[in-house]
This record gives sequence, C-alpha cells and structure tokens, in this order.
Amino acid sequence: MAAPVGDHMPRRALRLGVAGPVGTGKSSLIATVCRNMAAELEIGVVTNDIYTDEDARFLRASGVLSAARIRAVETGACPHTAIRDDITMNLIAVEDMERDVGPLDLVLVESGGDNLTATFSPGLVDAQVFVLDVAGGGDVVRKGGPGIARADLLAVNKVDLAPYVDVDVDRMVAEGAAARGGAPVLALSRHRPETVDELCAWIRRLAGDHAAGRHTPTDPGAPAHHHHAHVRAT
Ligand SMILES: Nc1nc2c(ncn2[C@@H]2O[C@H](COP(=O)(O)OP(=O)(O)O)[C@@H](O)[C@H]2O)c(=O)[nH]1
Ligand SMILES: [Mg+2]
Repeated sequence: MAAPVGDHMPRRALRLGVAGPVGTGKSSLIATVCRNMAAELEIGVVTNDIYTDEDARFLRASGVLSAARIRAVETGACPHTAIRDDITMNLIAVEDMERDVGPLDLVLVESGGDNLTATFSPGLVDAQVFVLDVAGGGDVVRKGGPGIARADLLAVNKVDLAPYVDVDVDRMVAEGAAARGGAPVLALSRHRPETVDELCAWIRRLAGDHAAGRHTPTDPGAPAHHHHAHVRAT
C-alpha cells in the first residue's frame, strides 16, 4: 500500500539511510526490515559499494524483495562522498526505481560504510540510522562522530554477541543516549524478535509522520574534514 497522494501529502517514498562501519550489520538490518514489513509497506533498497554490487547481491539472494526493487550504486571512489557530497547517482537510482516499479512507501539506502563518521545528506534521505555493533567494543559510542551523536536512530547491533565480547549493552546504550542528548538508541539483534519489533515500530511511526507531512529531515552534520593518503609511485 503506497501512501495516499493528497494536496499536502508527499508523493514519494520515505527515504531512510542506513550508515555505519563495514560489518556492523547494515545489509542484514535492511533484509530484516524487508522481511518483517514487506506486507505493510512497498519497499525498495539502494546499496552503495565502491567497486562491486555485493550488498545488492546479498539482498537479492536473501529473497526478501524482487530484484527490480534492489539497485546498486557503484561509487568508484570514497563511498561516503556519494551519500553526502555528490548524491546524484543515488538520487537517480531512487527515482529510476520508483518510476520502474511504481509508487513505494519506503526506500532504504545503505551506505558504503567505509567510515565511522559517514553521514547522509538530508538532500538524499529523510532520516538516517547509524549502526554500530557490540563487537566493535563499548568505547566506540564515546569516541563518537556526527552519525553516532545525531542520526535519527542509533542501533547498537548484534547484542546477542555481547557476552562473548565482554561488552555491557546497557552501559553502551546509556552512553549512546547521553552522547545523543536523549535521542533514541536501540539495542538490536536479528536473533531477538522483540528488538526487531522495536525497530519496525520506529520505522512505522516515521513512515506515518512522513506520509502525513509531519516529519522534517535534520542534518546530523558533515563528517570531519579529512584527507586521503597520497599514493606514492615507487
Ligand atoms: N550474531 C549476529 N550477527 C549478525 C547480526 N546481524 C548481522 N550479523 C552478521 O554480521 C556480519 C556482517 O553483516 P552485514 O549485514 O553484511 O554487515 P554490513 O557490512 O554492515 O552490511 C554477517 O556475518 C552477518 O551475518 C546479529 O544481529 N547478530
Ligand atoms: Mg552491507
């Protein structure tokens, strides 16, 4: 069911960015959302990889959405640039998909995830989730970055692994909430259905607010200025 189109209703899908370092579980989170919400929302996915379409292939293989609803953007260089500074390729991918498969309610955009500080441009997504995992250690929340501090939702993922990596999830969540001025932090595991339900409830609320014109995108802020190492000819 696509959102109804009225005078004051946005016509396009809610665009939700999913950022965070490689391996924290972004593709798995997206597959889980699709599996749990495909009956109530029309969903599409855009992935960003540097040179491959691996994330898109993982999602196609998981069988949660038809192939036409999963698009891969191959960024060629810094993947964080394609979600923040030059968002053209991503905007084209989202718009082409909506044109090809019909109106959607939700488009999930996965970042290339090379960078702890990567954030999406508010010109590309309406809201963003930043994903960390407990295996990265409890300190990473305190070390921070704009995504951790100001994304719409911080997901502390793979909490099922916490006992094996000596991380205190309650403490990590409390430190996250403190670093975020009380903005939401979700302890998540795809193996814990009650946490998946919380994630889906958060997305459902956001999609409702977006459809009703009540949601205003906020910018977490640009990543810290950085240089790439110069490659020296030898
Ligand atoms: N134990 C556990 N493993 C997970 C969970 N979510 C994802 N993973 C695993 O973490 C690894 C990286 O996941 P992936 O979604 O590819 O991460 P991405 O690089 O951020 O997209 C894979 O081996 C997943 O099976 C979870 O909730 N619990
Ligand atoms: Mg991925």
